[in-house]
Amino acid sequence: MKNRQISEIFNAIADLLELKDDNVFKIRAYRRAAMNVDNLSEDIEVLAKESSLEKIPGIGKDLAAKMIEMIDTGKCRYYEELKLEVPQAMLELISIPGVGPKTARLLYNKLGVKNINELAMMAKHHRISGLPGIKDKTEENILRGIALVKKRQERMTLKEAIDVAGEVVSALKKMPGVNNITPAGSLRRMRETVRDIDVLITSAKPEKVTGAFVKLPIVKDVLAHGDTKASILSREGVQVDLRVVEPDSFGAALVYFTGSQAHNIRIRHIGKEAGLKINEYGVFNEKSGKRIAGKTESDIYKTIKLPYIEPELREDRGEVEAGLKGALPKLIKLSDIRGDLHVHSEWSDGSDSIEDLAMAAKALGYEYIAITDHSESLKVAGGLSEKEVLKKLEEIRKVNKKLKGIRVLAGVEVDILKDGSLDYKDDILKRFDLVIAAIHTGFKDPKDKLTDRILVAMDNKRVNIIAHPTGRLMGIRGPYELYLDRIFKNAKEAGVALEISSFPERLDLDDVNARAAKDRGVKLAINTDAHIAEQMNYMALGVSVARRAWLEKEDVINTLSLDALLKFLKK
Ligand code: DGT
Ligand code: CA
Repeated sequence: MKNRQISEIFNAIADLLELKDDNVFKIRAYRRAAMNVDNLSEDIEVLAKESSLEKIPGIGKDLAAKMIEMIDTGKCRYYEELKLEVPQAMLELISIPGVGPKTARLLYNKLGVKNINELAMMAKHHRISGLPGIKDKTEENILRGIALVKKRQERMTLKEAIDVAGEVVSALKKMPGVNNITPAGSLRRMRETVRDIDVLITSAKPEKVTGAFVKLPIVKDVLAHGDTKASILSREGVQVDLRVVEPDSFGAALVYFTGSQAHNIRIRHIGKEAGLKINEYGVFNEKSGKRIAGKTESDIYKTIKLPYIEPELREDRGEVEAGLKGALPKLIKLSDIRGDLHVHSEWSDGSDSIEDLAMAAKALGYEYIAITDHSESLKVAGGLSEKEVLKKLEEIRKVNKKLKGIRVLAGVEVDILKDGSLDYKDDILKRFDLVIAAIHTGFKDPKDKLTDRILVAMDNKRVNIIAHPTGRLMGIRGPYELYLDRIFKNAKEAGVALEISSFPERLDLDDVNARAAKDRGVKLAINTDAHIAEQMNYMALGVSVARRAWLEKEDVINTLSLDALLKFLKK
C-alpha cells in the first residue's frame, strides 16, 4: 500500500461519513489525514516499520492503526462496513466525476434520484439548479461527468482489450488444429478504446475450436455458440467474438473484420468500379463470379491496385488516396524507439531506484532513459525541492559511472505554474540534460489562459518536451481546452517536442492531434510516464497512437541516436 492509496481510502471514508451526515469534526479529521499522507515525502510503509506513523500531523492512534491494517491486509474493515451502511444509489451518484457527497445527498434526499439515468434526466430538465447550495454550472458538470462514466462502461481502453485478447489468443494458439489466429476489429487497428474484441481463426476443425473457446477459464457467459462462430462475455464483462474461416478466405475475412467500416466501404466501392465484388469471402469477378483473391490481405489490396495498408491507417482518413498515389507513410515501429524520456523514480512518486530503471531500460534494448521526477510544488506526487533534485543529479552521475551500455539522462518533469513560469529556477534547470514541462493544476481555467500558460513555458529555452499536452484521463476527465494550432506553431519555432504519452488512460496527444502536429512540422516524443519499471512496456501503446497519426521514425525524437538527441535537447 502506497501513500496515494491510503490517502484515497481516507478520502473515501470522509465521503461516506458526509453521505451519512456524520460528525463534521470526524469528517474533517479524515480529510486532513488524507491530505497529509498524500503530501508526505516519506514512504508510509517505512514509517510504519519504524512505528512512527503518529508523527504525521493529524494521525493519532486510531488512524495509525487503520493505516497498519491497510498496509498488512490491503483492506480497511471500517471502510468496508461504512459502504454497507450507505444506500447503493448514493454510492453510484458519487462515482460520477463532479458529484461530491453534498450534492449526492441533496439529489438523493430532495429529488429521490436513484441512479445515473435518473440523474441525467433531472439535469437535462433543469430540475437541479433550483436546489439550495447548487451552483450555476452544476448541471452542465453533472452531464459531462455522466458522459465520461457512460463512455467508460461502453468502451474499454486499448490496454484492457489487449490484455483480454492476449489471454484468449494464447490459450487457443496451443490447440491442435488452430492454424492462423489474430485479433481483428478496432483492436487490430489499435484504436484508443475498444467496444468488443473480434478474433479470427483458420482451422480444419472449426467446431472443435469454437467448442474449446466457450470453455476457456476466462468465460463468464456464453452469448452464442455455433460451429464457426461463437461469442462470450469474459469475467471482466468484455465481449469476445470468434470466427473460424476457410484458409482460402482468411485475407478477405481479415480485411473485412479489421474494418474500419468506412475503410471497407471505400475499397468495396473502388472494386465495384473495376467490376469486382469484394466481401468477407474473397474478391470475385462480378460478371463471371470467378474468385480472384482471398488468401492474404495483400492479395485483396492488389486486385484494386493498392499496396498493403497497415491496419492502424484503415480509418478512411486519406490512406486509400495515399495508397493509390504510392504516398503511404513508412510508419514508425516499436523497434525504432531508442529510449524512454519520461520515467519517474523513487525520488518522487515512482517505486524503483534510478539504477533499477536504467537496467530495465537496458533490458528493453534502449540506448538511453531520462529520469524525470516531479518538481517542488507538486507535493501530491512527492515533488523534489531544489536541494533534493541536486542530490538526485549526483545519484544519476553515480549510476552512469557504474552501468555500461545505457545512458541515464538527468531530467525533470517541472510544473508549469499559473503564469507559465516554471517551478525550478533557471540555475537549477540548466544543469539537466532534459526538461519536461507539464500542467498538473487549474484544468478548468479558460482556454486562453491555459494556452498562454503552455506558450509561455515553451518560450523558456530550457524546455524540451511538453508532457501529456491536453491532460485528459480517459474515464476520469476530458482534455482541458487549448488552442492547439497556436501551440503547434510555437512548438515548431521553439524546438520543443510534444509528447505522446503511452500511459493507457492518457494516450495524449491522441492520433488526430498528433497527426495535426506532424503536419505543422512539430516533433513528437513517445514516452511512458512509467512509475514502476514494468510500465515502460506501455511504449507499444504510444507507438500505436503514433502509427495511427501517420508518424514516421523521423518525426519522433526518441528514435534519434544519443548524440543526435543531445543535440536536439541543446537546441
Ligand atoms: P468497436 O468494436 O466498436 O471498437 O469497433 P470495430 O471496428 O471492431 O467494430 P465491430 O466490432 O462492430 O466490427 C468489426 C469490423 O467488422 C468492423 O471494423 C468492420 C466490419 N463490419 C462490421 N459490421 C459491418 C457492416 O455492417 N458493414 C461493413 N462494411 N463492415 C462491417
Ligand atoms: Ca470490435
